[in-house]
Amino acid sequence: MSDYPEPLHHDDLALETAQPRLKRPPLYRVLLLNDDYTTMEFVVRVLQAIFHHPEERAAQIMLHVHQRGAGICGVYTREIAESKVEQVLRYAQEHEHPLQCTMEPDTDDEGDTE
Ligand code: TYC
Repeated sequence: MSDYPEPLHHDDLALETAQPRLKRPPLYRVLLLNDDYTTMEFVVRVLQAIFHHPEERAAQIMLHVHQRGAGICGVYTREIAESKVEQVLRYAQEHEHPLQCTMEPDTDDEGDTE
C-alpha cells in the first residue's frame, strides 16, 4: 500500500467553472411630489429624517420639488425604495400632511454589467 491517498477521480461529476458574480440589482428613484398644503419645514424634516440629507441639501431638494413639481430624494434597490415610500406616507399621514411620494426605475442605471 502506498503512503499516499488515491487521487480523487471526478470523472462522473459535472464540474462547472463559477462565473464571476457581476449582477447588480436594478435601482429605483424615490420621488417627492409637490402639493399646496404640506409645509416646507415638514418636507425638509422628511428629507433629513428618512433620507439622511443634511439640512442645507434637504432644503435644496424641497425647493426643487416646490418649484418643479417633483424631485429625487434618493436612489435605492427595490425593497429599500419601497420602504422609504412607505415611511414617508406614514409619517405624512401621522402629521396630517397630504405629501405624496412615489418610486420609478432609475433610467440612468446601467443594470447588470456583462
Ligand atoms: N408647495 C409647498 C408649500 O408651498 C411646499 C412643498 C414642497 C410641499 C415640496 C410638498 O414635496 C413638497 N408649502
